[in-house]
Amino acid sequence: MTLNLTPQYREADAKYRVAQTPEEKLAALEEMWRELPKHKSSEKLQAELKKKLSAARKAILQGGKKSATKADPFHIPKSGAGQVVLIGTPNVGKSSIVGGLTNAHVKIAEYPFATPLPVAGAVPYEDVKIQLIDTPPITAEHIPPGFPGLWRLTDALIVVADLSCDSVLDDVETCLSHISDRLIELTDGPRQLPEEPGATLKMPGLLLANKVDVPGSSDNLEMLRELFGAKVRIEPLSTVEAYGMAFIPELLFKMVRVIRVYAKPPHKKPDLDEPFVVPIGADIHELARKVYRGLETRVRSARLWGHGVVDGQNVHLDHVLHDKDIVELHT
Ligand SMILES: Nc1nc2c(ncn2[C@@H]2O[C@H](COP(=O)(O)OP(=O)(O)O)[C@@H](O)[C@H]2O)c(=O)[nH]1
Ligand SMILES: [Mg+2]
Repeated sequence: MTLNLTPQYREADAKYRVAQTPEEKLAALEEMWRELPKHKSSEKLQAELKKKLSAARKAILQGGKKSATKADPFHIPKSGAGQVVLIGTPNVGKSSIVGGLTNAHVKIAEYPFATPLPVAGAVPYEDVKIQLIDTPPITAEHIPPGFPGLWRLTDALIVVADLSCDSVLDDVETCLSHISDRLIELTDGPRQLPEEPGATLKMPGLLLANKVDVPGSSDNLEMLRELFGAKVRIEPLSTVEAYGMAFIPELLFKMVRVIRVYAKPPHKKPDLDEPFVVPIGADIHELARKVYRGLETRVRSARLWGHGVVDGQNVHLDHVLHDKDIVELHT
């Protein structure tokens, strides 16, 4: 019997290899543990992982009284369909974005450094939620310790800029250079782990140019586009104008690069309330791993309603799924 490690396991393993702090290591190991198929042929790996997990927990406890009593605030377990992290200099509107789209208790203020710690909110998009994280500001000189660790682990990054600010070009440069200093390259495409040590991690990313409602901001938007448009996708926004925020949930959903698939038990109606969320490009095998957790080899055939098939068509287990497909798994 082969090990059949999931792409999620391999991804967590890759995160573990680049983890820099004990907290990042532990987070990656916990993810590996969750994703590891728990059967006979993986027993050796299970034992190794358990050993590494206990060593990582010990390292955190021994890392001084402070870290033993206080968890790393930047270790934010993912929830929902994916996680997106905001990055920006002070007062650009990060908290206004999270506050406007989620029920999270964020502090919006006209003075800088009003957000001392990250705050996670859930942005509803149709039948899923995307986790959006408000964060403390960064400046050319200062990044909160632990914050860049979150940049590497998350699913997508959004740089927020304030178009009403004279220093907007420098502020964006500050954010982008901190990101590239951490060997992260923002992309319009999929997240891609470094191919070799020292290479860059490709991370879905974009720049939200906020406060377009402020008179005169269009000049700054034009300059931003000229200077950074080739490097990063730029979307104008105003958190104070209703239409501005309406397109963000879909944007976030597209950034985390997942699809929703509905499982249908044979001879029954599909459960259209609770989609299974799998990465773009996932096949029936991958869905089966999500649905049957460790017992996926039981799935022998599948029928599909959805993209590019006749309703109820039999498909191979390596058939690539699409958003909103309905799948009947046969064991
Ligand atoms: N004019 C305008 N002001 C905004 C907009 N978004 C946020 N603000 C204001 O900018 C200030 C800083 O906002 P906040 O969300 O706390 O920024 P943060 O420091 O990046 O979290 C507050 O006074 C907000 O009311 C916007 O789209 N237009
Ligand atoms: Mg804030």
